[in-house]
Amino acid sequence: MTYEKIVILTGAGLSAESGLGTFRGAGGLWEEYDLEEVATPEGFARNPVKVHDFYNMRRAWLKTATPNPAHVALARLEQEHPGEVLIVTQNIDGLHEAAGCRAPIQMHGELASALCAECGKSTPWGEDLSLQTPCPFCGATGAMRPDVVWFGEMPREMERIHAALSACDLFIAIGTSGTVYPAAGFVAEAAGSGAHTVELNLDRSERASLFAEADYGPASAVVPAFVE
Ligand code: BJW
Repeated sequence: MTYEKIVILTGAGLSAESGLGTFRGAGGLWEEYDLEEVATPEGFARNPVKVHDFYNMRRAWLKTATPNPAHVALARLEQEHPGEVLIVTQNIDGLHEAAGCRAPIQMHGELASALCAECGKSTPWGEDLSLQTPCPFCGATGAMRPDVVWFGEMPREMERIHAALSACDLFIAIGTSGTVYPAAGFVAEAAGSGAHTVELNLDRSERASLFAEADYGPASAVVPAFVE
């Protein structure tokens, strides 16, 4: 690669071939679940048991999910170009790190982590959460929630992401439908700063017309082909 500052945004399509569901489209999680009910703070306040069940199910899926060749290719790219590649993921599955990626920004949080709404501390969490789970820090019960970013909440590390987008010379979006902000706006931000922009996806995303270059196909094929 002839680029020196690369930002890579990844979405659910990257992990589809690791056996984890995407959200939108045929067979997506939002076909079976109402996002207002399971991915908003209001939904959690109305029915925490339903939300815990949704994330407990997805935490259980993680136990058998392993990185696919696309995760591995991105980890190798990061290792071979130290300080030049920033991976920003909307995924909460931890598969970038499992593939060997050192420091991805997990802008929508982490499935294998629990957050106490009472004391604000988070802790690694691989098992089921329930209303009876006590906070390991403050002891409160009924306050533990998935450590993820729901609609209406602020995604993580936005200052760092904006700074990287304004400084990058290459921006690649992989396996994301481009429907959820602020991530959906990153391509315009990077292009506005003069970066070359590339979409790697199964098919054209909502933002496809904003990219200068694209390759379409399964991530396990198009990502290694592009970065190696
Ligand atoms: C493959 C493949 C294969 C398949 N290979 N590819 C109106 C206008 C603009 C914005 C808003 C608005 N109204 C509300 C908003 C803001 C809102 C928003 O964007 N809403 C939109 C729906 C319009 N955003 C927010 O609320 C965000 N926060 C925010 O804006 O804060 C600022 C603020 C806060 C408070 C007050 C005021 C301002 C937070 C968004 C949080 C999103 N959370 C979720 C759940 C996280 C936890 C979890 O995982 O459960 O994040 S929703 C869900 O969507 C998840 C994902 O990270 C996110 C994006 O999905 P993604 O990754 O793109 O997946 P898919 O399924 O959509 O697409 C998969 C793609 O892969 C497809 O293109 C396939 O083709 C492809 N594919 N197989 C390659 N094998």
